[in-house]
Amino acid sequence: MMKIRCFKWLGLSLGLLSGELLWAQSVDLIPSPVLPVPTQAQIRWHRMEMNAFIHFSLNTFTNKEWGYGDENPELFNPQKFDPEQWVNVLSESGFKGIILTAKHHDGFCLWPTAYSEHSVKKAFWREGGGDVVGSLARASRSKGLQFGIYLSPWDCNHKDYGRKEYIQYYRNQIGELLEQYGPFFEIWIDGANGGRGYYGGARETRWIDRQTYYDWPVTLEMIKEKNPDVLVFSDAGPDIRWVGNERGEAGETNWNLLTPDTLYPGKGGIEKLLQSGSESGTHWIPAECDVSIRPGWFYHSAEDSLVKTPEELFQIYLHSVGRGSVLLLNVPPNSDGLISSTDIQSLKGFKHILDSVFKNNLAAEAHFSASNTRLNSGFFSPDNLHDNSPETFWATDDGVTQARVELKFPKPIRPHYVVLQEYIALGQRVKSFTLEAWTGKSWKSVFQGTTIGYKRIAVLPEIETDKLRLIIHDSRACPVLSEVAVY
Ligand code: FUL
Repeated sequence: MMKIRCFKWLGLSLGLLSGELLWAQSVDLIPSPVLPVPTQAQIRWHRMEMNAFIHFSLNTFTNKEWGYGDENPELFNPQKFDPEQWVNVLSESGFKGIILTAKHHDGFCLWPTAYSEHSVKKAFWREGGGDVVGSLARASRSKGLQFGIYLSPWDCNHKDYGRKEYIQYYRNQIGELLEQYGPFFEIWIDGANGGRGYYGGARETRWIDRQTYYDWPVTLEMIKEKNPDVLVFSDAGPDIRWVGNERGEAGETNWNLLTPDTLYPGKGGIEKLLQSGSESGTHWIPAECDVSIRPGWFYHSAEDSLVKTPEELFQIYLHSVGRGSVLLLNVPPNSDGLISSTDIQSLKGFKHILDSVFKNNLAAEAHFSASNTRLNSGFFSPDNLHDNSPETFWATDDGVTQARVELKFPKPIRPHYVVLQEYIALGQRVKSFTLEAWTGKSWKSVFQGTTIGYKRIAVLPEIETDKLRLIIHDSRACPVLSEVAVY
């Protein structure tokens, strides 16, 4: 029974093994996890790799980035509102989930909440009968995309913002959203908090104590009670952390680990730590890279010519997904309620680059060998590194934290990218590695890296070779890798 539980916990696939005996033997020999390890929900999230952010609200109609909170809700009028168009564009571009600004800092609610009049109920749009959250949740799910929400803790419209009463309002709204539109895969808690605002007519500046005001532990408990699998994002977790910048750039060293000495959004001065994580972190809190396809988070027609190009998006992909993070790309619909053609063109070009770059895995044909294979067992063979299965892995013996894996190709190749993946269910391990290519006479270093994590994409210089090798110099425990791909 013990073994069965361990097996399930690791998320391994029973179908890989020929017989129960072999399976049971192997399970016993699997490397012990190096703590902390991700939850199953976090592993699923890592595998999503690319999600889309949708910033859409009254700001879309008032041409603002941060509303004041006194904007007339009647202005919200997306005449051609078509969430199916958004979902089709995003799904065809490779995104697996969508997170919508159900309420941004100005307090306008995109669903007909029972707790405020500052919502779509007061819009001209559909004579107050529209519901953006519900429509997008349905459209996303019907296309197989996961759905999540952003609910700004800062609310420039609400009269009680800054007072105790507001916390109940915020919790009521989260509860309402979870009950009506949940379960969500992710809830996004923004770190921007407090400042000038309308506040029910007071028109003043209100600051709050970010550490204590929101009393997050109670809200988090309520969220997890209603939606146990949801991952909560904030600057420092608890489930997903901010990457410390809005450029879509994870650190070259990117640990999924962090010690949550602060679980509260908006604590300044920790950007560097958020970008790289911490090797000695006590919790699995991976970084998410949020970045907009446009200069602003909301749509502004003046920025139509400034939409990021496919090549720029690909570079962002390499610096986010390619550094073991998840990309959250914001694609803001325009005031018609549609994703604009400039953004669509750019996304199509981006998808085209991804499809052509990662089309043909040259490692599929290569012969793999390793300097050490755990127990010399076929179960941990380096052949697992090119079987296209995230559930199998190569591992070394306990205590062996330096190792080499060599790839021999049937004919010379010109590799541009090497994609490495750790089997993160057993923890993040590798601390330092080099990739080398055989020049015909000697080994030449073509890439040096630190962490790998869920995925690391190494960009190589121009080279022709028939042999590549991965040298692991240091690891928190015996390395456990699931894939090595070459493109
Ligand atoms: C920031 C906000 O202030 C921006 O408006 C935007 O929502 C971005 C994702 O997070 O903190």
